Amino acid sequence: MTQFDLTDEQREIQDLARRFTADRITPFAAEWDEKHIFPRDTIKAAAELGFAAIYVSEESGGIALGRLEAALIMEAMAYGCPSTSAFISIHNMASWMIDRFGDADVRGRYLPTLVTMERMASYCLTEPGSGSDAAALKTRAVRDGDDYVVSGSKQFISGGGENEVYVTMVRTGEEGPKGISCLVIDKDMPGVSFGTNERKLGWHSQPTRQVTFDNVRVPAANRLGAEGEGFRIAMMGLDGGRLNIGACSLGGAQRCLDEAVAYVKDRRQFGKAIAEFQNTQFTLADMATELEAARALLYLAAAKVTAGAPDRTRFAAMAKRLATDTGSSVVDRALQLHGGYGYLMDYPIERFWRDLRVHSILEGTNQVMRMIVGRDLLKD
Ligand code: FAD
Ligand code: 2MC
Repeated sequence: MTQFDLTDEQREIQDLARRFTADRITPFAAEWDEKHIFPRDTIKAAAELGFAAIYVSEESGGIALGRLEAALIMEAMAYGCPSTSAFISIHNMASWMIDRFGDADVRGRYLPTLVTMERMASYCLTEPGSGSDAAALKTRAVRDGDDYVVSGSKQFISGGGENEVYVTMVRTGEEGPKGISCLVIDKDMPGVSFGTNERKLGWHSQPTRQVTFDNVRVPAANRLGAEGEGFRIAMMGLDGGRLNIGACSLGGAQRCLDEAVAYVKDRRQFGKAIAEFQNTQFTLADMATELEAARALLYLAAAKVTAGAPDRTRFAAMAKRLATDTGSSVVDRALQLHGGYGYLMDYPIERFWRDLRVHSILEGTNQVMRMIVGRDLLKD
């Protein structure tokens, strides 16, 4: 928590992720976006570097790094494609939940293939009637012998239909957060079905579908933690997920800032490079300053989540809110500096503008982030 610079090991991880991005993501991301291609092979190649199980324990096959290292990897990959980086983040969050809260049996059955991304994992909390008010979820799991019988629908599930494993929050008891449990559900369990792939503004390199459970028999052995612990498990997963989404905004915004710096030196109007206008210089200066400030808070929050600091949830919420709002604002200004060309698909800016927009909405809207911070400030 006291660290003000990256260690040599953290720089090595960052360099590795940057090289992977330059080779395997950046050259192809525009085509994935335009043609809605889900780059399964590239994602599996990321797993070969350990990026599918960044904070999963070594015992379970992960690389057991901290949340700052995860943020560095997500930020680096988002420089090429925020959507693909965020997809890998969600897989990491779900895999960590299995490692952290699953018993030896469930860890042994799932993690060996999740760490290699032979199987990929989704996180299922949101329902048609409960988004921000996640504790109001209605998907029901009724105990029957050694199984639960699960019925209900999950909305907006990233990787839905494509992924093999669904870490799902279900109601096993009373109304509210204390009646929620967490189950690992397989795509091929009878009664699991999927809606059509949602047509979205951005995040085109990954599918989003409704997932429906119709009397799905799930072994009770697939429960993570005790009955009633599911909401806390879901929220602890999101403490890390929110950092990663913030990091995806930082990486995308850094790319657009770099593109803007290059563009303004090249583009000429009124007989000079537009970089020579003071407005351009002041705009770039603000973009860089705000991005660096958001990055500093995010790295601090990541260190707090790794350390299990008492104020980690508040810091993760503050960092997610600031990084995603700042990221979108930086990309918007980069687009403005490109003039009309920024609006064209010939340049990458508009893709980042679309991809980053959803980061202020998912993994908890930025209003919910303010609610978490405000409540924490006022709790005593
Ligand atoms: P609502 O909760 O209906 O909110 C609507 C508006 O009201 C928002 O502006 C919100 O901030 C505001 N609001 C609500 N309550 C309050 C309040 N108390 N005070 C002030 N303002 C409030 N979910 C998953 O579980 N798994 C996934 O993989 C997943 N992937 C997603 C992928 C995409 C592309 C998208 C768009 C969403 C995804 N989500 C996923 C769902 C996402 O987490 C929700 O959309 C989000 O939490 C908001 O819920 P909602 O859409 O129901 O909006
Ligand atoms: N870590 C550990 N425990 C936590 C926690 C955290 N981060 N957050 C809450 N809890 C505990 C909390 O301590 C409480 O337990 P107890 O009563 O024993 O003290 C319990 O959980 C209930 O918490 P709250 O009383 O705060 O619950 P409430 O219903 O008021 O709302 C809120 C909490 C609004 C913060 C939560 O519903 C929320 O985060 N909503 C947004 C939903 C969301 O983020 N969805 C993202 C879906 S995933 C996604 O979008 C993807 C792309 C993958």
